[in-house]
Amino acid sequence: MVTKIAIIGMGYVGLPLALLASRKGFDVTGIEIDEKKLAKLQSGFSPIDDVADDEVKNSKITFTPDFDLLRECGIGVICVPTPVDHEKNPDLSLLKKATLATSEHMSDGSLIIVESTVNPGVCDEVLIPLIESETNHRVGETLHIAHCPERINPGDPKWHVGNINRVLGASSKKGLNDAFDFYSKIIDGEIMKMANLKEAEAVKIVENSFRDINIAFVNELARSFNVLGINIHNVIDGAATKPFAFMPHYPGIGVGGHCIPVDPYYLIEYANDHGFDHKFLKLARQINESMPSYCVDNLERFYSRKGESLKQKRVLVLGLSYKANIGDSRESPSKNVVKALEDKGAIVKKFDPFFLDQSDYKNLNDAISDTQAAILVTAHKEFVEIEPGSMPSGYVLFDGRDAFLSKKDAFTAAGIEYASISDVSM
Ligand code: SAJ
Repeated sequence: MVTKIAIIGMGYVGLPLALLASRKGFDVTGIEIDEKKLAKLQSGFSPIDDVADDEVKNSKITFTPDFDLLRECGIGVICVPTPVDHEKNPDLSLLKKATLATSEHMSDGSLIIVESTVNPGVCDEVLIPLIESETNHRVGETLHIAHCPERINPGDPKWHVGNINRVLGASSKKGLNDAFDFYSKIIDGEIMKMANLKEAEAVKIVENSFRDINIAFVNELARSFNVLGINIHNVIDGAATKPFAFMPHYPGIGVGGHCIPVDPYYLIEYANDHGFDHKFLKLARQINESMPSYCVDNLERFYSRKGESLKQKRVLVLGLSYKANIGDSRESPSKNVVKALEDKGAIVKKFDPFFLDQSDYKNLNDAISDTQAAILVTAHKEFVEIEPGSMPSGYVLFDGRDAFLSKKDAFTAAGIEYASISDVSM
């Protein structure tokens, strides 16, 4: 029975998993090659928002950069990033490096589980050939590979690594059973065995592409209903009263994060390599990627209706994070909003309480009093609590997340020019 395991990559996926496995009685080695992150962990501090320092300090996990310790481990779980490059091409470099370093040190009969998000085919056509060409292992004989796609939802108070259902695929029956035994011991949730690695890889890409196309659907509706003079946000709330067969998504100034705007590109690229063109997935990506400039164009239209322009206007970007109430700016639409504003000659200022080092102000009041307009990118609690009285009359507010829709009348009464993604009529 496996008691010693290693988790490779102490980020928002690997660290919670390592802490969970350790709490469940496994002897856990946490492998981290980033020196700064490793130093924090070894001194008992957490490098990620969702894990408190005490959890790290009180854990019995051995944090190390040393892959040699893998020799004594029956399971190695790889949780490293699988981003896209600036041309939206999948970047497997970190995963390949981690897989090689892990397999070189795993003993015969052990199991590698890949949790990083990959497109169908990566395990069979990239990782297994890499292992067999660079090490003496024969996958399915001396070493087994499983894929259990991560489903961490940063900032979610209800769903966490200990209770989220999982799916599993493997290169062999032994690999599947050993992985199933491992997750059964640490997770209170359903663990579904898929027929093979490709099915397990496909599940994650499908669940996140599902979310991306549904967000694109409501983003396109926001654009059309703004022409038709209908508030899409209210219409979605109405549709959501249907107790079945409707899942509400909401329009926004953009789709960010490490999953949703990234995962579809993995499938688009893999299918394209095999002669299939995912027109729908690509169109959804185009719609979602157009939202930052759509919002900035609406802000500019507001000024042009007054015979003015965004040129030299001091515009505040509220929020750098891709998601409310967390500090994560990966693929955040804020970057595109800043660029679109600068391209129109605006003087752009930024404020995000989770990124004070990248903000132009120390607090929200200073930010508002030093600017003429604001565009909300991230619905952080601190921003949603803004009262109309905290903005001077004549201030212009574009709400990219419909965060203030319910207070629209109060803002207007206070002399604030307010528009939102679902109601651009200022
Ligand atoms: N967004 C919208 N409209 C929506 C929902 C999201 O514009 O209706 C935007 C958000 O503002 C953000 C981006 O999309 O910029 C992604 O938001 P997200 O809520 O999907 O957050 P993520 O990226 O943390 O997604 C995670 C995913 N979890 C995993 O991949 C394991 C995703 O599968 C979950 O569905 C999602 O959390 C969730 O449900 O919260």
